[in-house]
Amino acid sequence: MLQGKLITLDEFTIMETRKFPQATGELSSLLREIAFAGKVINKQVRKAGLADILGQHGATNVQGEEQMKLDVIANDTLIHVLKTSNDCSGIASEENDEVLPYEDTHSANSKYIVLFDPLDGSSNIDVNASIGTIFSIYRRVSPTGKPCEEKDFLQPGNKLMAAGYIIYGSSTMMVYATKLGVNGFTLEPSIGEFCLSHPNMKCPENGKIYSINQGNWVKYNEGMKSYLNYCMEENKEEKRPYSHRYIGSMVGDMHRTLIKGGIFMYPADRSNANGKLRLQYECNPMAFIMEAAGGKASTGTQNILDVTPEKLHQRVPIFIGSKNMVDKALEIING
Ligand code: AHM
Ligand code: MG
Repeated sequence: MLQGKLITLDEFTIMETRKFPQATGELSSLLREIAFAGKVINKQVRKAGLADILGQHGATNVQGEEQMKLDVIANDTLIHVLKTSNDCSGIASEENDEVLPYEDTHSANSKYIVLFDPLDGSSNIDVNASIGTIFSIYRRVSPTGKPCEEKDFLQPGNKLMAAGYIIYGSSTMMVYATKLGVNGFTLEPSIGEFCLSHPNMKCPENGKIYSINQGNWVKYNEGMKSYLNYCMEENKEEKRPYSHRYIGSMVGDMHRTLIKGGIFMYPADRSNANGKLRLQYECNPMAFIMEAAGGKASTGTQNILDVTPEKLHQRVPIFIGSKNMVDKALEIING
């Protein structure tokens, strides 16, 4: 960062593009369009209490969960912004059953597709806790010139071009990763711009925090219970017991894990053979960010990014965070 000079997200993405003479700038411009959608969603989130737009929308999403009104606003905003951009051939959203190819000629000629969870952790809206938008960008595998297809959205995470999240917390931040690394931008409200605040983010290799919905204890298998006992056990040399922190908003829990180190888990349990979180909308983008920051993400048996998605709304168990903590968890859980 230049001393005393703000670097906006726009400036930063342009500088990054210039490092690659062959780059067309389409990926950078897509990131800027997602940031713009994030600003619009942020405005709605910030006025939620005042505008009386909290509460259920009355519909349920494809997973049978209640949709909050802000979910719908965030979803519509992203769909609209990306449709009017020149750089996205179609989207898939956690809130929609099917993929949505944009049919116009510009979109059909675009080489990227975007997946998003428009407002993750939305059950936290009415208690004023952090929520976020999670996004993933892939290069399509179907030929350009025609609308994109479902197979473009079923690529493994190791094919991701970029992924990120926007967290609506005590401040609003956009964090995104490419293979070049992870950078965080804080929204400066007076100029309405995301400014580089967290350059080259790295997740510490070790941490002291474990994050899980421990209320599900009775449903966990013995391996999982052994690891949780390990986290709670006293061992001064190894700085245990660890602290337990769980917001119940993946973006919030992940953002803390990325900055402070730790492990975040949503494992399989007796009632949910694949855990709760979705591979394509939540786990892959977070795994991509975490790996680009030097951390690790696993289903328990496989690197998240190596899982080949079979369907759009597939769920997978997840263990993600500081590399050494994830390795230790896997060692204990798998006995
Ligand atoms: P959502 O996409 O419906 O908001 O659900 C995902 C959220 C995550 O943000 C969070 O990690 C998890 O659900 C919390 O689930 P639980 O309440 O079972 O602990
Ligand atoms: Mg979600």
